[in-house]
Amino acid sequence: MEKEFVMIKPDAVQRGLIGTLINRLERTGLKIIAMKFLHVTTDLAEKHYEVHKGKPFYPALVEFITSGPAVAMVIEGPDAVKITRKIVGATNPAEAAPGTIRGDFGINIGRNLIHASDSPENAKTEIAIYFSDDELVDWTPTIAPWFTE
Ligand code: D4T
Repeated sequence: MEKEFVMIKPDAVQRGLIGTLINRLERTGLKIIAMKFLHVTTDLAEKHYEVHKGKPFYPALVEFITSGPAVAMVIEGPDAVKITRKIVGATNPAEAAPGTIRGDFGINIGRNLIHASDSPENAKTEIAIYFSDDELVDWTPTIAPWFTE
């Protein structure tokens, strides 16, 4: 089973879209195994976006992600990264397909609503930034056989 790290960003929280965005992910059959509502600190943001340090958009990105509360989540399932990234859509909402979260709800790359790790390895790293091992809940939905053969 693959794990994926997701963050509902401050713009989506401010716009009252938490439930809508979680629903889009949840209804696929991917399983939520951890979730927290938090105000991301500068320290956490710098760890999370370390790979972008030095890029022109980095200061604004850190300022934005720390500007208000966010929701951090871990979701699990077969191909969790690929499936989640497909639902999230292209980084720039202007290029994101209709039906994706960014395509349906966004108009600006700096306000693209949601983050999802781009590989299982990066998901592992990002999960460790926001969650301890004992915060990941091991459970099996009773309807699991209706999602996976
Ligand atoms: P995240 O990491 O938020 O899921 O987005 P992506 O994986 O789709 O895209 P990314 O890592 O390339 O970008 C991280 C984050 O930076 C913002 N950004 C990006 C920006 O404000 N201006 C830019 O030019 C780029 C490339 C948006 C997402």
